[in-house]
Amino acid sequence: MKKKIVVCGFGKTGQALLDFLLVNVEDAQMFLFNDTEIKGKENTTLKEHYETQGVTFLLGDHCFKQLEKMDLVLLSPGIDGRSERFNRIRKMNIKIISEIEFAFSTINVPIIAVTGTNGKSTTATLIHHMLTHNGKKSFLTGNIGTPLISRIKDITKDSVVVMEVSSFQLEEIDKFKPHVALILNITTDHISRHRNFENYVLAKFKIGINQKPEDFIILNYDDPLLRERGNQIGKAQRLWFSRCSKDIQQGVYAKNQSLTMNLNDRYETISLSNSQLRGLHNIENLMAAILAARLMGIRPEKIEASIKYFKGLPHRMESVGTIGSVEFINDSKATNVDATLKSINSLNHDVVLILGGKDKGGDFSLLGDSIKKRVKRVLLLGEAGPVIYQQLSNLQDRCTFVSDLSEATSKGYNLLEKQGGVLLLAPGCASFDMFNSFEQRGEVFKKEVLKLRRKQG
Ligand code: UMA
Ligand code: ADP
Repeated sequence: MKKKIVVCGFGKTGQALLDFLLVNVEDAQMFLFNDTEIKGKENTTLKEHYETQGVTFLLGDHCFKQLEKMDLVLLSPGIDGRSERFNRIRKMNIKIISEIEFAFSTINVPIIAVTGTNGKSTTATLIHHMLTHNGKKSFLTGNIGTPLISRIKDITKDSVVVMEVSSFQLEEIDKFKPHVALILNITTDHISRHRNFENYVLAKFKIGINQKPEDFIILNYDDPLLRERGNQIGKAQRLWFSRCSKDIQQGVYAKNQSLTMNLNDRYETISLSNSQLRGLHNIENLMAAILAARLMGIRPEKIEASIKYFKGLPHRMESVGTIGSVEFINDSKATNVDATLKSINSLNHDVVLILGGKDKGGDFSLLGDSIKKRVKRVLLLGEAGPVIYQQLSNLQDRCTFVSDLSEATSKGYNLLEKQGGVLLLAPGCASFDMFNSFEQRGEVFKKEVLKLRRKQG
């Protein structure tokens, strides 16, 4: 009997899994399950392509029952493997694993895996940058947009894999074991998927559960939850990074623009004065990345030299330019409350803040103190606007509703034009009420700034 394998989800991950399976697995019957019909010209053509290769499509929830006949279920991260329907088939002893678990089982090279609520993409890209800049063959994969399985064919014995891993991806791992794991911070996010905060935390902690004493886990000493529970994760050697305390036995701490690293009682310093990254949170990302690069054998002076060439990623505290004394900052990737908080606290100017979008259940009252100190007006946008207005109860006189990013940009500029300051897009919400993605939201903001600049001559 041929083994039956079903891939769940026809997005980037599902398609990359099918591509891999069709080339590498013989004697299996392949299926693709997706909750909705496949729409759009490109996806329909792709579906036909896979069908000619022997893949059977199971489309719609009513087809889910057919998963009961499968030997292996491979999950895309967007599909909740802890829902009742998946729990039912799990009880039938059908193996359900995530793409990262499956991809991991096919390679044998060091993996550096980065998780956390915020800063994953920046830190993973920084590590990749430090490694490639210093001659290592590094692959940047995972939640950042390139499923690991799509790069397997290019990975060789001398490669290093840097992965951004989300709680969704970690939830269904079994043996996945990074040589170096990083947890940057844990604050509330994705509660609708994980049902409660503890489940979200436990999914994040899974990054370290299979690690051995010869592996490493890098943790944020300033994060109360990690400081309290970080010692309980797996068996790896623990390294800490801290912006606020020098009390670090193994790891790194910051004093102004200078880092002191202590690894096995060997002290090394690295200067950040050449870094182009803005914001205190980026010092945390830099510390975490530097530790990972150091563990991969890159010398401190080489790390320091590579830092200055890293410009940061688009849509993360990205300066979009100035008009007069008003600077425009695009932090569209700030899709939760903590990221917005860090953005506001990074600025020493008068700020007008654009907040709102698709609500993810964040607690916006946590922004209260920072808004009081730094934000002269909050422009509320999108579906979440009224919810945020309610939560900012004693700051409602500082809030104004706007209908779109065009109005937000011109209003923000008018408010700052005279005495200067920063118009900050850090919405604290997902983008899907008005845009296809955080990238599109950021691009629209940039266009609005450009229009305004032309208008101002
Ligand atoms: N689908 C179902 N049923 C569901 C949910 C989705 O059938 O209940 C189907 C959709 O119809 C679609 C497919 O599944 O056909 C989409 O699968 P997916 O949501 O897993 O999307 P991919 O395109 O495979 O992208 C995924 C990650 N998406 C999610 O985790 C939601 C991407 O992260 C990641 O870059 C990519 O794999 C490569 O690894 C995105 C993300 O938003 C950027 N991640 C979250 C975040 O960063 O906060 C965790
Ligand atoms: P992720 O991949 O985890 O979403 P990104 O690097 O894309 O992380 O950054 C997402 C958002 O979080 C941006 O708005 C950025 O300004 C903010 N951010 C980046 N690093 C951190 C950090 N270490 N702590 C808190 N917020 C951060």
